[in-house]
Amino acid sequence: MPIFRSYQKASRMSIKTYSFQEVGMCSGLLLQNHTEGGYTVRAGCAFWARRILRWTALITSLMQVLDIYRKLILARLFEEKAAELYLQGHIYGFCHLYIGQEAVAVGLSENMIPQDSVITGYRDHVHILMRGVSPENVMAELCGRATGCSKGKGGSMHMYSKEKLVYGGNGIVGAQVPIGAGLAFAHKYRADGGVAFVFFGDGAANQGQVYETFNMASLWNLPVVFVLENNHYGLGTSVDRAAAGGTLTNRGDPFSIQTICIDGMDVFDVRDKSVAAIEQTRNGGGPVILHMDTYRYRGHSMSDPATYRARAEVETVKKTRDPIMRVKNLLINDLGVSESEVAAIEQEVATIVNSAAEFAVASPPPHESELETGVVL
Ligand SMILES: Cc1ncc(C[n+]2csc(CCOP(=O)(O)OP(=O)(O)O)c2C)c(N)n1
Ligand SMILES: [Mg+2]
Repeated sequence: MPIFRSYQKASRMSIKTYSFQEVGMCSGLLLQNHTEGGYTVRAGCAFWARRILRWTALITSLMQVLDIYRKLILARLFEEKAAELYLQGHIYGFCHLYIGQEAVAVGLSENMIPQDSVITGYRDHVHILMRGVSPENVMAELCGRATGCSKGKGGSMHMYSKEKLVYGGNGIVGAQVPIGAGLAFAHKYRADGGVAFVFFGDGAANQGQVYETFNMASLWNLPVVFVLENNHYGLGTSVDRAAAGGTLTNRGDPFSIQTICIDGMDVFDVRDKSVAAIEQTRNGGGPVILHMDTYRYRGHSMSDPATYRARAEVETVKKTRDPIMRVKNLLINDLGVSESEVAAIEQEVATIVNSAAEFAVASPPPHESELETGVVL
C-alpha cells in the first residue's frame, strides 16, 4: 500500500480540514481553469488539480475504510450485545449469531443499491442491519417487542423489512433459495434495476431445492446473486463430512453458473471480487455464485457449546483471519489513523448498540390485536 503510506500525512491533514465535497469541487474548478485559463495559471493549476484529485481519491478511500470499520464494529458489538440479552433472559428461543462472518454481509452491502432485495436463513441480524434497518428495531425484534422490525412476531430468525426489501430470516434450511429466485424474477419482470441477494450456508448447499433453483435461475437468466456462506459447519457437522466432491466451489458448473471464490474473512476481498459479477448480473448477465470462505466463532446457536471442534481451531482463525482485526491493522499501520481515533469509533458504536438494547428492553410486547395480523392462517 505504498501510495497510502506516502500520502497518509496529506490525507490525514485534509480529512480534518476539508470535507470530501469541498476538495472535489476545488479540484473540479482547478481543472476547469486549466482548460480555459491563461498560460501561466494553466501549468500551476494542472499540478494542483492532479494533486487534489489524488488527495480526493485518498480521502475517499480513507473515509470508505473508516465507514467499513464502523459497520464491522456495529455487526460485532450488536451480536455480542444480543448474546448478553439472551443470557439475561430478554431474548427467547433460538438466537444464531454472526460473529466471525461479519465481512460477508458488510462487504456485499457496499455493492448493493436500494432496489436490491435480500433473503437469507436464520443467521440474519447483520444482513438486515446492513440494509439500513435501525439497531433499535432489530434488537427489539430479537426481544419480541412491538417496536421490532417484524412487530415482535418473528424474533431472531425472522427479520423482515418491506421498506428495505429484506425478506427474512427463514428457519427452514435452504427454503430461502427458491424464494430468492422468485424475488429475482420479480426484479426482471418489473425491470426495476434490482438484483436478489440470496444467502445460504454450506449445509443448505446440499439441499435438492437449491439445484432446482440454480437450474431455473440459469434457464431464465434471472438477476440473482447466490451467496454461499461456507462457515465450514452445518450445526455440528463439518463441511468435509457433509459435502461430497471435496468442494462447494463447483456446484454451479452443471448449470453454467459462474462461481467466484472469495475470502469471506476479508471485507475488501468480498467487496472488490464481487463488484464486477454483481454488475454483470444486474445488467442481464444471469445468476452468479459467490463462494465465501468464512467461519463462525460461536456455536450454531446460543444453546450450542460447539464441542465438536477443537478450541485451538477457533483461536487460530481469530488470531490469523479475524475480519475486524484486519481492517484495524490497515487503519493503524497503513493509513496512519491513531489508536485513539479507532477507539473513538468503537466507543461511538458501543453507545448506539447500548441504547438499542435499552430501547428494546423498554419496549412493550405486541398487542393482542396483532395476534392474527401478518400471518397466513
Ligand atoms: C429443511 C431443514 N432441515 C434441517 C434443519 C435443521 N437445521 C437447522 S440449521 C441446520 C444447519 C445448516 O447449516 P448451514 O446451512 O451451513 O448454515 P449455518 O448455520 O452454518 O449458517 C440444520 C440442519 C432445518 N432447519 N431445516
Ligand atoms: Mg454453515
